[in-house]
Amino acid sequence: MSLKYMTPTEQFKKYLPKDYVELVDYGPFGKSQDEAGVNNIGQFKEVLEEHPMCSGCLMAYFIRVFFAALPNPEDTVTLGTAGCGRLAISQAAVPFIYGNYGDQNAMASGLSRAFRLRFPDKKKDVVTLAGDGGTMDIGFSMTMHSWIRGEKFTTIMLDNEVYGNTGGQESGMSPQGAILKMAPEGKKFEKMPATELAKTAGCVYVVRISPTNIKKTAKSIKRAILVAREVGPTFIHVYTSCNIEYSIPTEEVFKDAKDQEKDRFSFEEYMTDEAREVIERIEGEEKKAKKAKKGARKEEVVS
Ligand SMILES: Cc1ncc(C[n+]2csc(CCOP(=O)(O)OP(=O)(O)O)c2C)c(N)n1
Ligand code: SF4
Repeated sequence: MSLKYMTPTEQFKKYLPKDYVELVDYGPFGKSQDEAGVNNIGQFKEVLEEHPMCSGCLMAYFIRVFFAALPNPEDTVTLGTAGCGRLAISQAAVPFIYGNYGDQNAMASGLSRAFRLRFPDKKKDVVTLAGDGGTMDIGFSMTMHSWIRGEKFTTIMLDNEVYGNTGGQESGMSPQGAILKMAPEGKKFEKMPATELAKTAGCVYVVRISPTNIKKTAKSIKRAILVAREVGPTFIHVYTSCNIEYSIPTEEVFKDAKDQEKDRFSFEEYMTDEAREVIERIEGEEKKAKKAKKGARKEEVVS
């Protein structure tokens, strides 16, 4: 499918919002990841340019990477809920749906089904992004049931191991023993095994990651979205520390993310055979197309 339908004619451009025109001319709309993706982040107009999250917040950093990694930003819809992440997600030039607390996976189920019925010939990607409270505590039943039903969209849990937006209550994802403002005696229970729950409930592609490596993070996001299009539910469990509630100095946020990578957030990538087939097919086609492009460029130079 061509993305040319995103491109306005020269005559029509003056009637469109300037931001939209710039996203087509200098941004990722209608372009490939090679032209405007994580490899050249900072050199094109991004769909997320400003946000009100705390300085140095790893969640805000991940959200920026997420938007730059989308394989199809012009045809993606995000859904979220109360929590820190929505403060940035709602500022992006990608439609964002915000419902009652924790119902993002229920809304996404309806939306992705409706897209498939209304636009059977188009690729429309649906992604939920919510905190650990919204995904694994208050939204738990809706998360689990969307997975059990095999809904074809991607769930991303922004795990800062606390209720950050409401001032530091423990969540099911806080580590055992964590002392927080509103859990002064330390959390009594273990962190929930989110990736194991996802596999058991039927997710076909599951990743746990601390986003220290931008390319690896983007690759996981892209794979999750492409597999969800064709096969079934996919899940990314990402560490997005809260430097405020865990008192991490801003300049040590990345060091902490690297430490967590060796601990609770060691990289894990799981996929079913069907998901693997899709990934191998798509990545194989991309490699071939790149090789052909290189070959054509070489021929041009020679002639
Ligand atoms: C039905 C409902 N209950 C409670 C709240 C209050 N509330 C807002 S954000 C939040 C917790 C956010 O924690 P989390 O989902 O982990 O996201 P974070 O802010 O840590 O990113 C809560 C309980 C709400 N908005 N709606
Ligand atoms: S409270 Fe924590 S998670 Fe929320 S924006 Fe600030 S640092 Fe980020």
